[in-house]
Amino acid sequence: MARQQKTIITCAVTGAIHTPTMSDALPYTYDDIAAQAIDAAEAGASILHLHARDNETGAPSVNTDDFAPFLPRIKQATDAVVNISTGGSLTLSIQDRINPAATFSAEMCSMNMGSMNFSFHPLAKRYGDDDWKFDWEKEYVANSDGNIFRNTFRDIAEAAKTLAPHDIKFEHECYDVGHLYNLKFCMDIGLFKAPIFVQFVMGILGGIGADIDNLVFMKKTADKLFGDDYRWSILAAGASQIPMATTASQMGGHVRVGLEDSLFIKRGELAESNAQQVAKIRRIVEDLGSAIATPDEAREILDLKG
Ligand code: KMH
Ligand code: ZN
Repeated sequence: MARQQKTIITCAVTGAIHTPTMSDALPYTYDDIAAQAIDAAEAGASILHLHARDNETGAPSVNTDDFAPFLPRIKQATDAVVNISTGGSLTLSIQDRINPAATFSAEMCSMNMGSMNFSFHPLAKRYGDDDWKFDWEKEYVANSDGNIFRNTFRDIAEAAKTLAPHDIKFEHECYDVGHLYNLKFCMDIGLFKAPIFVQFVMGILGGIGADIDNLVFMKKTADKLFGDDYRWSILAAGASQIPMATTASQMGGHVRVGLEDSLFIKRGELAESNAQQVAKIRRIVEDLGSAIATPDEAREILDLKG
């Protein structure tokens, strides 16, 4: 596939996995989510991938009342494409997870392409906590049910059919090579139409590791399955975020950063904000000779409803 003229930066502002105890920078109040999303757009993000949280506790939320206080503020202050998560959190049903994207008729939403043992890599927790010791029994045996991220073909079909009338562009989250085959199968049975937008999610424990060999394999597989009918981006978890985004941008991919995916600005150093990560990858992309896409250019590249 030809090298993209312009690189789309997505910023995933807060997510559902990190907790406010892990970093003071992680936004969770309505005000902080709005402010950091707006700052990220001003720094160069043309897509904002958004989750909601309880305003008091920071617990992940799919309650539309927890989206309503910040979505209009972001739309009023920026022209960025709003991308609402349908990942929700690991314990929720697919119906609950897709409700916010359907209710607010988002321009984009995530679409997770397979079930997995979703976990952040335990070694990532070592940064900033020298006393922390990994307790396999406590983390992954006693709590093992909590780690299943369920996205069966029935779940995917339900999400696709419910959201189809809203003309939403999907960010197809593929955490491993097999998820690309799931996506191809779903296209073959008519659930999704080209051109598609694929997010290579790398470095989540339970999915493919974040390294260059794996990125090349993901891209070659996607080229084989989708030909010219796809655009792609990378999201690498933890401290691999910026290095892998840099590599992907040189391979013609778009990039996703944000505190949902990594709390770090570099290995061992916590980021101050989402905008700091956006500014860093923007600087790198531009220094390497590419330009970043404006929101309207992102709409054109991804063929959004606009
Ligand atoms: N947290 C990311 C690794 C979603 O929101 O649908 C994946 C994600 C899932 O963004
Ligand atoms: Zn997300």
